[in-house]
Formats: sequence, C-alpha cells, structure tokens
Amino acid sequence: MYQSRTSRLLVLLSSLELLSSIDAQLNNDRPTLDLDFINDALLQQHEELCHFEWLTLENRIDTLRSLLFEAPLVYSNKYYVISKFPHNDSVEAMVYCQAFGGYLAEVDDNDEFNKLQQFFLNSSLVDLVLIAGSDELKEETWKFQRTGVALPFKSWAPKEPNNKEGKEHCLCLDRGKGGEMNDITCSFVRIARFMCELPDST
Ligand SMILES: [Ca+2]
Ligand SMILES: [Ca+2]
Repeated sequence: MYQSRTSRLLVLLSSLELLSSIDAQLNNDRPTLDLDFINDALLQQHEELCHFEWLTLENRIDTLRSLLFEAPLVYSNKYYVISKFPHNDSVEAMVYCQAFGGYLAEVDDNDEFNKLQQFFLNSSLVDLVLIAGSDELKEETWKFQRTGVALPFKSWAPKEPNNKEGKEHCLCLDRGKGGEMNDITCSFVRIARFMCELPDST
C-alpha cells in the first residue's frame, strides 16, 4: 500500500516537473497560476483565524449558550437558563450547568421560587423543567445534589411528591400542575428540560 502510494506520488511529481519544463520551453501566453494572489489569500485567511481565536472566546461562549439555552432570566445577579433539549439523566444536566460555571437551579426561598416559576411558565416550549433536588440517597429526604444541603424551600403540587413506581428521585417544576414542584425520574424524560443557575451575570 505504502509502496504504491509512494510510486504514484513519484509519477505525479515527475509529470509536474515535465510539464513545467515544457511550459518554460514554450514560453507562451497561457495563463499561469498567480502565486502572489494565492499567498495573500492564504495569509488573510490565517489572520482571520487568529483574530477569531484571540478575540472571541467570550463571544463563542455566548454563542454556545444561546445555542443550548433559551433566553435567560436575570435575577439577583444570576442568570437562569432553560435548556433547549432534554437531558439523558440528571448527572448529564448537572455537567452542562457546570460547563457554564453554574449548577442546577437551586430554589433557596419563596422569592426565588416565584421568579423561577413565572420564568418557567412564560417559556412556552417546556412542560417539565428539572431543578436541583434529589431524594435518591434517602427516600423523602430532599437535598441539593451539589451541596448535600436539605432543600430550604419546597412548593409541592397537590398529591406530590408521589414517588411514582418507586422511581421518582429528582425534582422538577411541572407546567401541568401550575408550575409547582413534582418529583420525577432522574433519567431521560422526553418532554423535560433542565434549568441552570449561573452566578455572576454582570
Ligand atoms: Ca423519591
Ligand atoms: Ca411525581
């Protein structure tokens, strides 16, 4: 394989050599390649690539964020963003949030809950949105995954949490239940998205 590729290259090179010597002999008016032009074009392209790499790191992060998340809510110097796609499981959702310097949205008090609930209900695309909170380690003991701290605020929908089929150990806001809290499975749910809380919106 290597042999044949090398010999083909040699044939090609010698053909090119032959062509250029014929070209030199004929010295005719055939158009030739404008090497200066090609060189300038390549240089310009290179400069543009360098420019992109040096100047747009923040822009690229912003672009990526807008590709992955709906427009944010800004509240108390934080961004809250809802994903445009479902998560495979809650761990994956947490990794996405971490990648942007944040974590799954943690509801600390009634004010924050009201803001997030309205934000969620106003976002037309989403039926369920995963937020921080799990009772995976101990049933009915709800803690933030990131810190292990007990949830300081809950606003369960009627008849929730119901731990349906013994499989619901993650926390969401549920549009069908007025945006109140519901326990859901931590694994893939087609109609679910996730909400990240990203500190330092300034
Ligand atoms: Ca449960
Ligand atoms: Ca439930």
